[in-house]
Amino acid sequence: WSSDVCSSDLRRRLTMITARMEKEINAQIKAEFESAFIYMGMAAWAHKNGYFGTENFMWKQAKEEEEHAMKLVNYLQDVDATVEIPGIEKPTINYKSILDVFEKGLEHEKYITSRINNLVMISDEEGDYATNDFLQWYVTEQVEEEKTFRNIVKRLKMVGDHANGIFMIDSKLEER
Ligand code: OFO
Repeated sequence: WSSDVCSSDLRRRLTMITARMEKEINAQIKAEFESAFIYMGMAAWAHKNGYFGTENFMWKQAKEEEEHAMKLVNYLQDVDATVEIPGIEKPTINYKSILDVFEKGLEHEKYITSRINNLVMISDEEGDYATNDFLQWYVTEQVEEEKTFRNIVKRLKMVGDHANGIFMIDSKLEER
């Protein structure tokens, strides 16, 4: 390599993230908006079935997911990368029960965790320390996200089919 190529390569790496990293973060923006839509679908199901606490929980969860997406959008803009605005599929509004809703939510959060871990791994491979540092917020957040869903699943399993227990858990979710 000539020293010219080296210095221009260095300059590029100092001013922006790699094309691979940019593509993967855009894919994560889509995944976060998809999360928001999935939770909106759950909110719609919950309202229809009279679980108003769960409905409140899910609208707020959807709002948080939008914030996760926007944080990534802002990051890409901060490093002068290109943001793609994704198209999102219509989410399901059909669930079997309140337990089914939270089990699917937990399953989804585990999927998001695996995506975040993969992004961190890619930032390592790309030698992208700024993105690696930025992603740590998501690593911590996913511990919280999984914990929240897991604890609700545990409580719902504890009460089983008892209407009083389900009513109490749902009412508690109105406080979020
Ligand atoms: Fe639920 O954490 Fe973002 O997707």
